[in-house]
Amino acid sequence: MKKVHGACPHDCPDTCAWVVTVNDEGEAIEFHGDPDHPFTKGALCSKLKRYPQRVYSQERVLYPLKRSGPKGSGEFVRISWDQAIEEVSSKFKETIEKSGPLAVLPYNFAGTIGMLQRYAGEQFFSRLGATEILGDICGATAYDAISSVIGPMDSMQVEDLQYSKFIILWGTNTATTNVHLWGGAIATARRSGATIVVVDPIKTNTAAHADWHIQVKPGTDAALALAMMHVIIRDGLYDKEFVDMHCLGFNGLSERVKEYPPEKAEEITGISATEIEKFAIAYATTSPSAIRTVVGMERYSNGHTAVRAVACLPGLVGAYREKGGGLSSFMLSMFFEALDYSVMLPPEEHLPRSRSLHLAELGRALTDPDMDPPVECLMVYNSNPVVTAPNQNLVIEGLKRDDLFAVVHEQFITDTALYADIVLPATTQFEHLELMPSWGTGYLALNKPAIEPLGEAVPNTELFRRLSRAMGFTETYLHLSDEERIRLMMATGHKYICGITYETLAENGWASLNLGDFQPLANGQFTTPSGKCEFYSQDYADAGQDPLPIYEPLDPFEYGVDYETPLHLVSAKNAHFLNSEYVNLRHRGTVKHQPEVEMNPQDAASRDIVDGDMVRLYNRFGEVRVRVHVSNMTKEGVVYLPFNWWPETTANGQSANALTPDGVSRRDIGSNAFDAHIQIRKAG
Ligand SMILES: Nc1nc2c(c(=O)[nH]1)N[C@H]1C(S)=C(S)[C@@H](COP(=O)(O)OP(=O)(O)OC[C@H]3O[C@@H](n4cnc5c(=O)[nH]c(N)nc54)[C@H](O)[C@@H]3O)O[C@H]1N2
Ligand SMILES: Nc1nc2c(c(=O)[nH]1)N[C@H]1C(S)=C(S)[C@@H](COP(=O)(O)OP(=O)(O)OC[C@H]3O[C@@H](n4cnc5c(=O)[nH]c(N)nc54)[C@H](O)[C@@H]3O)O[C@H]1N2
Ligand code: SF4
Ligand SMILES: [Mo]
Repeated sequence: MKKVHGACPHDCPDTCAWVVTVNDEGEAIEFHGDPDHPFTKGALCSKLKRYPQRVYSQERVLYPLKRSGPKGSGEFVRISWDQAIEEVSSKFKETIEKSGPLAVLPYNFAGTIGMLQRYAGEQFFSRLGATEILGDICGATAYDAISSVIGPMDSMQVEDLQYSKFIILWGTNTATTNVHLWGGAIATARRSGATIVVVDPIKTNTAAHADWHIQVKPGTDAALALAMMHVIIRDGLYDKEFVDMHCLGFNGLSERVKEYPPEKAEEITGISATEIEKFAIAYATTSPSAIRTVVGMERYSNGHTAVRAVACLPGLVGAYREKGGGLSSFMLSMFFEALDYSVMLPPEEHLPRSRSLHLAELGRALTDPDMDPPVECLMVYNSNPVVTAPNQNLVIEGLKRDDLFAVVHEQFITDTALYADIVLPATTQFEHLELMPSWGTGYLALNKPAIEPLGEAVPNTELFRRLSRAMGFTETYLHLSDEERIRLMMATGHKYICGITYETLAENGWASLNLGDFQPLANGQFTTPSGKCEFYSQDYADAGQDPLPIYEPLDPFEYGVDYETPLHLVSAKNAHFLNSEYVNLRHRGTVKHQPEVEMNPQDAASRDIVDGDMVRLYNRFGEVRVRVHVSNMTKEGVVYLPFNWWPETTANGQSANALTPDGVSRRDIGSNAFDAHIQIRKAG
């Protein structure tokens, strides 16, 4: 018997630490959260209790597979690793010879946030000169917008929310997506009398359990934040001293917010002027006050404007002065400083790559006839774009192309792997070494392999070492071992990581970064170009965007969603799944077997629809057939469908992203998937 320390690999802010008990036969027989870890406190979420089931699932891909039937048929035969590597590398070489390296496209996203597995292919594909995937469908817009106000930095530790007296969970479903924060710091704050406010178009689990739910119309948060700033400035409730000393553009902001009296914001947001006044005054007069936001607001054509307007509020009221006050979001920059990311990233001489495509536009990248050169080889790892990328039908159309050679490195035959020519078996977190930063806590973890890889599964890093060899790439950095890479990443000497070594991490499993009394903005010191909290952003002005916070209406019609589709579709996360993972492991009795769309009683009645009906949700991108749940979870005009479900779980084999547009936000970074508008009718 041995106990092995590890950590959850998922793209979840909690980054829980765990302990696996392994018997003498090398099998993981027991598994629990690490009770000593200050954030996990011994409890894993309900999804992760199924991790051992995931590891030992009969459905795991354990050997390299080659397609033996038509694309999408799921017919594969087992091949050896040697044959697999030979087929992939010769296809890459042949394609490069014929069409150049840009005809190769890697697609990698959020299957794991571990430093090794997440970035494993970056150096390989840059050495190859492949087309680069830029932008993202999670976090980039929000991070960019927050950075435009306070700089690319972490402004508070999430745990300090416990000292807050007024917490606004703005576009984040904390009780579902960030469970240890909800059960930890937020519960503590509440016990000490804090008011918890949720701003969300959906009555989520979080909203239902909060003190106050502000049920804003999707895509209108900028108008709400501007009206709050209108009230705060009008009534002199802002922190004059903080603003004078540490903020840039107050005069412009004061003029701008005059355009957003609460009565005007009421028309835009659906929140009454009286409630907006009350909300603004409560926020500005309670301290410490904190706004927490993650990614819920960003996935719109105007997503950056929403996050930017909201991010101006804490500076205006001087919330950063006190512990427990400020803006809580991604905790990324502290890891960027503590670890040497360059160990995983392409060397300078391979940058920039000569073609980049946007992650949200995968379907277009695979089908656009003007793409020169067209994408001939696609390699997907750490992602299941058929479920998670916008415009599902176009993604599938691309994957079905006979002249596309698709390789998928996976743990399961996902809906994406179904269309692959070659499927390669990937290890799970029980089977590989990994260094885990966190984007939601200040803890670093080392995940040691608890068991030997099952079958012939290999970590992403090993896959790219094998491919590098087969391609004849001899650069040393492409062949470093996993442990060598981790030691190099940790060798920064930065104060945050001082005293934390590979050995101490291996011994304890995790360590707290040395953040001290982390309140970097108490006396200003913003990391923006001006060193101030930028209500006015020169960077935005230079990019041709309004430099002050502004509300810009969505323009869903620009993306071909037509006027016949009046209902706004929000498609966010589900409590039982982690993005598209675990959908195939659902258990009778614990999870509903099919997705349901949430519809407001008025919208249902006007369409002659009753609770439990099978309905069709459609727009020009696709159609989804599911049962309807008539409820007050949404307001009139808004419907809700969780995005995580695999297509096979709906009545017609299309899931939420079959209805989402594949454009990018107006700041050209993130996806506009939540601009989606649809119609719903009873299924015939
Ligand atoms: N409509 C809509 N769309 C969304 C969202 C939404 O809210 N609504 N959310 C967006 C967000 S926030 C995100 S992060 C993305 C997530 O999008 P994806 O990155 O596609 O996330 P997953 O569905 O988790 O798919 C990850 C896949 O990687 C595999 N995997 C896990 N670990 C490893 C590994 O070590 N190696 C390899 N090779 N594979 C591995 C898993 O088995 C899984 O199939 O979806 C986005 N899409
Ligand atoms: N159980 C579970 N936990 C997860 C995940 C999961 O799939 N399942 N995914 C993980 C990942 S990858 C991420 S990035 C995080 C994300 O964590 P969150 O940001 O909390 O998650 P989301 O569900 O993307 O969005 C949060 C909320 O934003 C709301 N929202 C949508 N549009 C708007 C709007 O216009 N205005 C406002 N104010 N709110 C809006 C949605 O209704 C949703 O309730 O969660 C992580 N944790
Ligand atoms: S998914 Fe999130 S909450 Fe669940 S165990 Fe992993 S890190 Fe913790
Ligand atoms: Mo995400």
